[in-house]
Amino acid sequence: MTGSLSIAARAAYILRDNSTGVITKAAPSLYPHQWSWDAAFNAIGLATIDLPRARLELDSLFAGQWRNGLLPHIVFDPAADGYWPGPAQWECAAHSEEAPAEPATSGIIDPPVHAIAVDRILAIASSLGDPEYSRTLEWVRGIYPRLLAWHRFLARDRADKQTGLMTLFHGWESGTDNSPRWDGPYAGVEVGPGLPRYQRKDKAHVADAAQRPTDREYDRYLWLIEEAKRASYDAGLLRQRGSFQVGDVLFTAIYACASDLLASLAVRLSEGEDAAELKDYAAQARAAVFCHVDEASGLAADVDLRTRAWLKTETIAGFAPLIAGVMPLKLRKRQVSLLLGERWAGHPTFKFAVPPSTTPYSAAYNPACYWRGPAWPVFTWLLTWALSRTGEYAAAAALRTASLAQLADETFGEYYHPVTGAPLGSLHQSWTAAVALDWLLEQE
Ligand code: 9WN
Repeated sequence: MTGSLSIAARAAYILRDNSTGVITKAAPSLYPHQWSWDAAFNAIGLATIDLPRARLELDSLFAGQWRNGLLPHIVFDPAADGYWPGPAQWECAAHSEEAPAEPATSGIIDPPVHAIAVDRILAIASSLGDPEYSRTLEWVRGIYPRLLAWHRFLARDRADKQTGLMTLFHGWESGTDNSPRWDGPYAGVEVGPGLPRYQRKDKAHVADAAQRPTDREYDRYLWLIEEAKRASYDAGLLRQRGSFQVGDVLFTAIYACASDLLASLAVRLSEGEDAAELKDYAAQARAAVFCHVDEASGLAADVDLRTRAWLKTETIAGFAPLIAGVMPLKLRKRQVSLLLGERWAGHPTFKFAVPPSTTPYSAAYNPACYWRGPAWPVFTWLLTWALSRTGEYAAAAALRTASLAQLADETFGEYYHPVTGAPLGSLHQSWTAAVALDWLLEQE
């Protein structure tokens, strides 16, 4: 088998092996449930090999949606064990009338990449023609109101009135859990006396526990769950009492481009009024991202909403403007050259020219630890997707080629050491396999 064919075949096997038939586990042992943004990326990969299964992935995820539109970051598989904190720690239905009794879910959110997945699924179906296209369009009609409810929930409950940025009450909501972008806000989180005793399970699933967040970080992660429970998972109450409140530029940028895509779907489904509302959400979110670009570094900065301080640590989230879409040409060119330059993908010590999660120029850089330095293929995919969308084809192709070269070892790591190129965290991570499949389709 040639290289690309072999990677594609292996990636397809991994998605099949990680499937329960209804959901795709984010990873075989470390993450045996369905994560929200993972499910969207997994659906994008599944669409290249099995459209009905791709549609089912999103249907299963949305089965966990709350009455107020909140799409939880985890939908738990009742048959799976081995991940902690599980349903017994979240107790969502006991604390909020908005949460479904079944399936059990977490009570926080993930970045809203779902409309990107629906758009990709529809594009693939359209390239295949009927009957797949008609079937998929019918499915889009069914899932569209749920997506709309999700975007309305974010606009209503999470858009910060002053900055326009989306508010997060837990670092996990950013998907970049222990990124140094959150070190400042976490330093202000006082773990209260009511923190239940706990035993972590994640460290047993990786080769070296140093690749995972520290126990001190976990205390804070758990404490924030306690806070959310005590506030009945209500955003209004968390705004008054939450000890972690940040405006996330990356989440906001994803919301902007996903709202644009959803607006286009609304037009296609003849829901004109919704389209105007969604375009408005997109424009406001995009403006908020562009307003938070730090002139000195050229990167977007998150905001600690409790102190109103800009958080200027140089992490990959600083490229949020590229993801937000339509942007001033000068800013786009500056961000593209920064991304490919030696502060990021082009760093001379790197084995593959892909961007790390934190630049080696930052004091917080740790090349072996989770979101503090390693390269995450799924994030590189998000960037290549965004670059292609804004016409930066050469940059997108360069990152795709380098990332596929990294994935040629066929371990499909969750993240990779930028210097040695070794896979880290979980192996056979579903979203890594999924993005490889999409990249290979693009390459055809
Ligand atoms: C907490 C599943 C998830 C990803 C996140 C990644 C990691 C969970 C964890 O795994 O987070 O949600 O237990 O570490 O940071 O982005 O969605 O792959």
